[in-house]
Amino acid sequence: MSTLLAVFSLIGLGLSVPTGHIYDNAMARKLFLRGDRDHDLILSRSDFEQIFRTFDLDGNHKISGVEFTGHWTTEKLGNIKDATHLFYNLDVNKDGYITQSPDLPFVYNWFDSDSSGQISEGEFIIMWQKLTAWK
Ligand SMILES: [Ca+2]
Ligand SMILES: [Ca+2]
Ligand SMILES: [Ca+2]
Repeated sequence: MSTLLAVFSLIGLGLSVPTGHIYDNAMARKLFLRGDRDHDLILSRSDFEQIFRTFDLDGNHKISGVEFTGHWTTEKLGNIKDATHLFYNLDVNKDGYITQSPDLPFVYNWFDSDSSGQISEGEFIIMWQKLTAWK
């Protein structure tokens, strides 16, 4: 019984975390592990393209704001306000869509801060915090 209570209180704590704290290290780490489809602890270009495809719900090779915020909230990655803010930052050329060019390579190169051609977990977490701090 006490174990059960402990579990419930943990769930309660999880739900009461303010949304302002959502983009901490734990959030960035969770996103990194989700994105690293082949589990080699590197976010490669092909991992990135697969993430792109999961957001492109209608398969037209571009992610609209509705697709992005819809998928983001469905997957419980954050609230719609965070998703809208993030979409705006990821749509580098501000044409209303995230596309495989030029947005995706730009974002990839931006995350790859040492230009090694790969995004490590450390790079991702540091750059994610920068990305979500842009207001
Ligand atoms: Ca990988
Ligand atoms: Ca689309
Ligand atoms: Ca764009």
